Amino acid sequence: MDISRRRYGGRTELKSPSSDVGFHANRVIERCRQLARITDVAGETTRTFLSPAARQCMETVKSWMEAAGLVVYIDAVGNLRGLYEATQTGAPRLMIGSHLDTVPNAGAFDGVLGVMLGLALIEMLDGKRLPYAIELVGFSEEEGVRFGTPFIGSRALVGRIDDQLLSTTDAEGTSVHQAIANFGISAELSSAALDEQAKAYLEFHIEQGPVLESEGLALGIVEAIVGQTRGEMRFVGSANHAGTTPMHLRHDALAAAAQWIGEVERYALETKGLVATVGRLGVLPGAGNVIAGEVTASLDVRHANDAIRTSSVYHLAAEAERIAHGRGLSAEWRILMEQRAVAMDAHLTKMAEAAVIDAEAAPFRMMSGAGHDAMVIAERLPSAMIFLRSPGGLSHHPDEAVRQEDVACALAAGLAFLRKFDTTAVMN
Ligand code: HGY
Ligand code: MN
Ligand code: MN
Repeated sequence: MDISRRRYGGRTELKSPSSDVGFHANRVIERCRQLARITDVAGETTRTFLSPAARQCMETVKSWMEAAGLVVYIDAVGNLRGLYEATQTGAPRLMIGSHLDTVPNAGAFDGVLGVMLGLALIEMLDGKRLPYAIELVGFSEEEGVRFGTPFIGSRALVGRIDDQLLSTTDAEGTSVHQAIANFGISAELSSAALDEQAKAYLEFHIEQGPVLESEGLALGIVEAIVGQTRGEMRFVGSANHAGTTPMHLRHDALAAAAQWIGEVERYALETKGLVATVGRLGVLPGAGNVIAGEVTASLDVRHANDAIRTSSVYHLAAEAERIAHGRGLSAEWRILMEQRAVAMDAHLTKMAEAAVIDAEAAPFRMMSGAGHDAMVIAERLPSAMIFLRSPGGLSHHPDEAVRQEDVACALAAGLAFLRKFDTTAVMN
């Protein structure tokens, strides 16, 4: 159905879809669910960096962007970059974006929702051009699943792709550099940098936590994003026969890791504002009748205060050493990524707050416990984030959801933001 032309009482009135927020909210949700079916693992939503599903997802979103009048290309690290030109070419631009990759067995909205909301806002302009351009970005990698280190997509825009990252390998031994080449991308990394006309960044994202729901609110305005450290702790003991090796003669790497994981949880429980997670274990040789000789455990530590986060990481690494030595093992700590806590831009956040109020939603400022591309882009551009309520406070889970009325509210706030956005205001 062509939503832009409707009969009202016999007259044909060109009805800009922008007043049909409900239609666009439904389409945002439909598209997120459609993209969730594009997966590397049948029966769930898993889409990792430059995978076959990532390519199919890019092609689908690219077609929607082009149909909406954007000029679209895939950049040097597989980000989808769509430009909706201003009334004048080469005008300052507002960046709107989020990520298209997912965690394993993900929900349908983490990341993708922010890209679909940005696309819907452009579609709601109905071909109208603004005094500034909008660059819509679907980042290729934010979660850090394939290579263990996140934000590859947004780091390329701020020039933070270094040789260490390029040489990082995945479970198959493929490096980031090789994965980019295998995908068929040959562009120079530097070509992915932010355009000099990029003046500000706005990201819509699900909260991924329980706060907005507990407050009974549709939207939140992010003031800051907590810092995070991601690393790996490797316990090295000695594999041996499960039946013939007496308990007191073992150097069991999995028992040591288990004791340490309990310490990680105990320490985080008693340290206010700290979260620490061991989410992935690699056990070698990995047979039920063999004492584990080597275990690699991931560690994800987050806190709003960088000093507390780094001292906590130091403490937990020292605890691993203590536990390992007490059992006649060794322990090696490897940092994969350090990201400091990042405050959102005060002026742009005020603009986002005013836009939320215009959308008749309560202005609620909050921290983000989840990391986002905005924390990387904020190194270079004034950035702001608007959260949508996460029903059940659930995320990184197939039952992750959004409420249609919250998506409609976010679109209304987004249109208000576009009306308020003034590139001169953020240029200094
Ligand atoms: O893990 C995070 O903080 C985000 O979901 N990538
Ligand atoms: Mn996520
Ligand atoms: Mn996300």
